[in-house]
Parts: sequence; structure tokens; C-alpha cells
Amino acid sequence: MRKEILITAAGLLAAPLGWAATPPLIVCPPASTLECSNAAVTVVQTMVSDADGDALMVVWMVNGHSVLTNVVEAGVTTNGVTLSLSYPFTLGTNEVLVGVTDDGTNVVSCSTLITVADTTPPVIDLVTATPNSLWPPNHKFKDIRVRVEAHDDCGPVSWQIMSVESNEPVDGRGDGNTAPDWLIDGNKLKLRSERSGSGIGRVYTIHVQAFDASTNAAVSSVKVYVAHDRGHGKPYHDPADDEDDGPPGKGKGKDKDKGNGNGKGHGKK
Ligand SMILES: [Ca+2]
Ligand SMILES: [Ca+2]
Repeated sequence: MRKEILITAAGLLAAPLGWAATPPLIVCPPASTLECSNAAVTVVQTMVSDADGDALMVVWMVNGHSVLTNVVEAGVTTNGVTLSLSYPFTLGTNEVLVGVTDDGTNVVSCSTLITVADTTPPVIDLVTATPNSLWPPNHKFKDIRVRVEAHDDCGPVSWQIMSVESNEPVDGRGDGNTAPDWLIDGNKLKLRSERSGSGIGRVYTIHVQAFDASTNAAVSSVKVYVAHDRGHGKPYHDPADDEDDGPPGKGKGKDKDKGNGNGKGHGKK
């Protein structure tokens, strides 16, 4: 089928004498692999010649589509002429076919593969979480809007929230006995606004990953804070902590913490 297309194109070229003794010669562009780069144009070259010095028509095809036709004048073809194709090859394997004719009857062609690969991960420019500070620590879930800005040299980038970690146990002492403390639903995130009354404040670390179309990945993270207190070293006191921390019948959690001898808990100020 390719040959028919080429012959049709070559039919436009009239042989000077209507007869060409020797078919043209063609030196095919070498196969090569390129790193994908947005909008990059790659130059491939071929050399054509004709022993009779005939005029030559050269048709370039990429993935079955004619993209360029060169006509080389008679005479100069005896020693060989180098021709170039500048083309924005796309990700994947591209077949480049070069067909040459001197009179429409002598047709020679060759093909080569130009492979465009993407081995470079995207670049994450910015990760934000809004809000990045939760208050008051009332044990309620808060919607967190995570935004990732990323770019890649080879097209669009997608991203997702991979995981969340906390510097405090999910259900530790003095944090209200609530679990889980985060919910990931696609790229929607909820974080629980709480921290241990005996800690230094909670830090959630949200891990995100950005992918390009070839699944090269980049990772980054953003933090969301739940302060231990709001100034003056005075912890926020949530009555729910008292109810959650103390076993039934043993009084309030606040008192229990004070009395357990570890010096921690709500009583530490
Ligand atoms: Ca010839
Ligand atoms: Ca890439």
C-alpha cells in the first residue's frame, strides 16, 4: 500500500527522457530513541543519489501520513544529496518511511523507527493544604483542600494523595479516643482537628504523588498543624477529652492524668 501511495506521488515527476536506466539509491535515517520534550522538533536526515543524475522526488511519511515532499533537480543527484525532515515526533514509536523515484517506475524506499520515550518524572512546583492549621481541636473532621501544581516535559500531569501520617498515635492518650483521624477519598481529604493534650501539638503530613503519562512519578508532601495551645501555654480544653479519657466510674480524665504519676496530661501547664 505504501508503494502505491509513493508511486502516485512520484507520478507527478516527469522523467526528462522518459527512461531511467538505474534506480536511485537511498541511505535511510538511522533508528534512534529520543527523550520526550514538549513541542520539540527533531531533525532526521537521509541521503539520496542517482547514478544517471536524474531528478528525484523524495516523499517522507511518518506513521503512514505523507509529511514532506522534496524534488531534487537533475544533475546534482549524481554525487548524492542530503535531505532533512524536521518533525515533532510524539511519544511512542514512529515509523519514518522515505520513498524515492526518478521517473515513477524506479521506486526505492526504506523505513526506520524514531522512538520517543519519557523517562523523566514530572516536577512538583507547589503543594498547598488549605487550611494548614486547625483550631479548635474539637475532634471534628475538617475538609482540607489539597492543591498540587506540577509540570512535565512530555505532556499533562495527574496527581493524587497517597497517604497521611501523624506525629501522634491515631488514638493516643489525651486526644479524645477518636479514630480514624484522616479520610482520603480520591483527592478529597478530611483531617481530624485534635491533638494530644499531653503532646506538643499535632502535625499531619500529607504525601502526594504526581504522574506523567508514562507513570514516572514524583513525590512531595505538605503539613497541616494542630497547635497544642493558642498562646500563653494554655491548652485548649475540650470537655470531650474528659469523657473519652477516663474509664467509666473513675472520675474525669483530667484528674486521672494528673494522678498517674507521669507528669503528663492536661494538668501539665
Ligand atoms: Ca536513475
Ligand atoms: Ca515525563
